[in-house]
Amino acid sequence: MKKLTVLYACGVMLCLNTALLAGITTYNLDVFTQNGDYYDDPALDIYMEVLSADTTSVRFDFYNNSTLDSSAVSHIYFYEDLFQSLRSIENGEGVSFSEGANPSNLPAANLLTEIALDEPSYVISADSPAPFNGINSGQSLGIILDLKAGYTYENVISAFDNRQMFVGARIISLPDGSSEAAAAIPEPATVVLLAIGSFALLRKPKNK
Ligand SMILES: [Ca+2]
Repeated sequence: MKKLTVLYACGVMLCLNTALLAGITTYNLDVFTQNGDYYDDPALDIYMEVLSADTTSVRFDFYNNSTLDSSAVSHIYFYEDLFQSLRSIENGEGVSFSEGANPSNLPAANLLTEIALDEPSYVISADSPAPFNGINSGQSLGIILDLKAGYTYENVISAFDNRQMFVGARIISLPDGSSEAAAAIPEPATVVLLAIGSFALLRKPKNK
């Protein structure tokens, strides 16, 4: 049983490492406010892929995979200290975003007590009218940020997983007219599996 646990944990860690090598890591943008009826609705599905664009930049692709009648990601906020500039905004079909946002900070960001927060370093928002130019269901947006000298893609993923960096988003035009705030935070399941893996590996020599 213990061997199986170790093997399973190693398998999980190998998968995570393989994903890192491939240079794509996916994070869900989970709603943490409760302004309307859709804050915990699984039909509201927004996620972000973090890609190693090249050695000096990282690309963030945002997808709205919701099956609700209406939804739009209207604002995106980066809280970090790893990037030196915004290289480009890659608007997908039906999406038009520009740098800058009002409000300039993620609404209700103070609720994220587990993360040390500061002002966002980069803010990007949908051009008016936001319900139309935002990321609606089936649409996507790419943002490429240039790394500061000496930093790598792996540093970015590590900062995310250690909660030293995070990305927030505002979601508007929900079917009941409400808006919510969401944040990309590592999945608890991943953290638990890693903890189990570390524990199993630490225990292994004692069993010999
Ligand atoms: Ca749109």
